[in-house]
Amino acid sequence: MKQKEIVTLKRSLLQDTENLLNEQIAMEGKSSAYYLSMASWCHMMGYMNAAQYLYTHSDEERMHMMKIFQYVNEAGGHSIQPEITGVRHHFNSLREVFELILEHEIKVTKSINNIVDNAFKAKDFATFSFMQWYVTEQREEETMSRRALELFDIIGEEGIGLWTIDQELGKLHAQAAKGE
Ligand code: OFO
Repeated sequence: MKQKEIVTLKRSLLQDTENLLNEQIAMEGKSSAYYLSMASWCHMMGYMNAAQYLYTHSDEERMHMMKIFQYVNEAGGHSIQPEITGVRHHFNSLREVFELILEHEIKVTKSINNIVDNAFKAKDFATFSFMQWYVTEQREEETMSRRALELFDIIGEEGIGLWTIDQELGKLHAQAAKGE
């Protein structure tokens, strides 16, 4: 059998799908770095619960990246370790951090939906099925991000407001860890 035929037999991913999945790997890697940087800023500012929430979130994003990484290689493709650049290190406020998280998660959801749509159209039902985990995960991530941001409107940032918001972020983090 010719080399090209063997390579074709080994892979079940279309090149287009592989490219989209590699872009998603980069996006999840960027999310992990972005949230780690936010965690560091929160830690430095003394928002300890927000920092813990974001350290955990950063780890989860790396796990999201690795799941796709393994999938692409197992399907005979080539996972690319992304270059992570342009990570912001300073933020204007705790509220801004959580606004940026929600904005970012909405972009991630769109990107996931695009992969699912592409897989369905290409009749790549393995990738379609694999990506369902991400569809559910994104719904949860967006809900969590919205709940976190709502705290700023409900509690207000004056007086002990920011301290209280940080405490409530700790509770949200604990609930998320329990899967509530
Ligand atoms: Fe990986 O879900 Fe957030 O970005």
